[in-house]
Amino acid sequence: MKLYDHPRAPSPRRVRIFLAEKGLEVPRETVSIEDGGQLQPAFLARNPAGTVPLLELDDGTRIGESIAICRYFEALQPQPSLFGQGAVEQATVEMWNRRVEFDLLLAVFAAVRNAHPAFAGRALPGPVPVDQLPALAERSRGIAERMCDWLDRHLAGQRFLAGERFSVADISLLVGLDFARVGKLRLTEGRPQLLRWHTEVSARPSATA
Ligand SMILES: N[C@@H](CCC(=O)N[C@@H](CS)C(=O)NCC(=O)O)C(=O)O
Repeated sequence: MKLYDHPRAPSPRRVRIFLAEKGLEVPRETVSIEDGGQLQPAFLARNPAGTVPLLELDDGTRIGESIAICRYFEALQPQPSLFGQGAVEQATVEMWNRRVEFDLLLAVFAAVRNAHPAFAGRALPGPVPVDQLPALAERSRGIAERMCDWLDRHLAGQRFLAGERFSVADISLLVGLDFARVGKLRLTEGRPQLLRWHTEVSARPSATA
């Protein structure tokens, strides 16, 4: 199998952290987003979304979407469990992962992509050019800030997002907070519990994967 990857993009980082937590190694190929490699016909034929990560299996099956790739590896190697074990923990992990995806990751992506010069004309990934909307960047920053207020309160009562065990929801949050810095959003500032959590999670060996 092969993982199409990019060393600095946030979505592939989710998968790399996940793999590192599982102790798995997968052959990787970097797609040069800087040079538009994700929009070349050869790559679009593999993934019409024009995005990384993309996992290609030996039988030719292709899996896009970082969380779908993570689910594939969870099924392949259930331990250590990162999507939770048993009905309650699985639902709790899913709840926090979705909250983080919708109200933090997507907001951070929109905040960065609608404001940073590197994304001019590319406010959304994919083959169709999309203009930046500065007002959307501003609104998205507010959404991310509000979500982090909630997460700060939530983390006052527990070690990780879904309880006492590290999960894929923590991976999503780490990637979101770190990518926010590209847009000069320092989301841990003034949020002591979120900072405590970020310090602990960033110290895991997987964080540098
Ligand atoms: N929902 C997708 C998002 C994938 C995505 O947006 N990937 C970005 C890198 S983080 C990308 O490939 N961008 C290419 C572009 O900007 O054209 C996932 O989770 O895999």
